[in-house]
Amino acid sequence: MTKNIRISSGALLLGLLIIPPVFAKQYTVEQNNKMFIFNGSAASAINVKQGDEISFKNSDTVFHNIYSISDVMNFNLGAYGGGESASVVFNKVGTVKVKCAIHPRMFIDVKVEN
Ligand SMILES: [Cu+2]
Repeated sequence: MTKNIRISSGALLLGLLIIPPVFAKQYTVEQNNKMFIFNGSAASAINVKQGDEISFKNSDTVFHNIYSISDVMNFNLGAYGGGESASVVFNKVGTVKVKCAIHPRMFIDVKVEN
């Protein structure tokens, strides 16, 4: 779906000032067969830039609970079922070890670079 959004130049400038990672990207990491899938393949690590966002999409029929307890950052997306997604913005540089609280064998390292 394409949205046409009109933004005044003043509002656009304000947005640029408020949101530092202007060129932040959005990635999707799926959970499928109780594995983390990126670009169609099982992945144990992904490289992103500071400020990028990852949408963790549950493509399984079971619940997943994506979280991280890392020196770099902590988050807990809570449990969510098949077809649902939840997103995280990676604002700090370093390796964020992401796991699933329900399936201990599921992990992916998000390597956040400057
Ligand atoms: Cu899981």
